[in-house]
Amino acid sequence: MEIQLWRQILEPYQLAVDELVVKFLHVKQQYQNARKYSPIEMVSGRVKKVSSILDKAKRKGIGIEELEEKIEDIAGIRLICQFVEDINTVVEIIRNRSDLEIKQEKDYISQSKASGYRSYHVIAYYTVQTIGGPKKLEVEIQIRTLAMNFWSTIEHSLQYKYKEHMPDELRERLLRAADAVEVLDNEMGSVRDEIMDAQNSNKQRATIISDILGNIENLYYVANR
Ligand code: 0O2
Repeated sequence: MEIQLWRQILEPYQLAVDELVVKFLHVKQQYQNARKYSPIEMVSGRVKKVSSILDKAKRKGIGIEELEEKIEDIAGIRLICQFVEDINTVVEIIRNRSDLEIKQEKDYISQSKASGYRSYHVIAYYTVQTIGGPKKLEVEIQIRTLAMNFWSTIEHSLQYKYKEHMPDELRERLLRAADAVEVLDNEMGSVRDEIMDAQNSNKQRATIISDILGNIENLYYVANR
């Protein structure tokens, strides 16, 4: 397929990713402005590379004409949480949004994949406005903790390096590391309230200081007018 045609296909997906990243960052901002704990810690997004789309299509026997219909993660959003408990809150936020229509949810947290991979996936329909009119497309939203993300980033690079030939010993080590991630997340969950208290009071202190500085600036401005 020609590069220009790929550009045309992928452009609305880039728009969807850009818009959703802004929207989820804004969710985080709204919690912060309301001086509440945000269940979303980090937001990122990407459009799948053409080479990855073609790899996946080949792996799954998907024809070029059915790529958009059958590959659900051409547009990918990742929402990173601090604690496992936050994941449910984030999923609920997504379920309640009127701009996202959920197609499917995949819970790889209750039931991890054979590799040890843990994450919660929501496949949703999202409509972007293009010069050719509205286009409804699919986006995959991956929701996971910082610890799950650490594991999956490392494992993804190793998968990329070894393809189907990952040594058994390395595979086992990764499974053990996945168990350790689960233990870490559970431990952190058990002290969640304390950590949240500490973070909130740090944030409150920072907000008070920035409010005072803002007021001093305003007074200075008024006094020197
Ligand atoms: P990339 O490079 O991230 O885009 P399946 O039919 O289950 O094999 P499907 O239908 O793509 O795969 O759905 P699934 O399993 O929900 O996977 C979608 C994405 O989740 C993957 O996209 C990965 O990003 C992530 N993922 C799934 N399994 C694993 C895993 O074992 N390890 C890691 N690190 N990530 C995983 P891609 O296209 O595979 O990869």
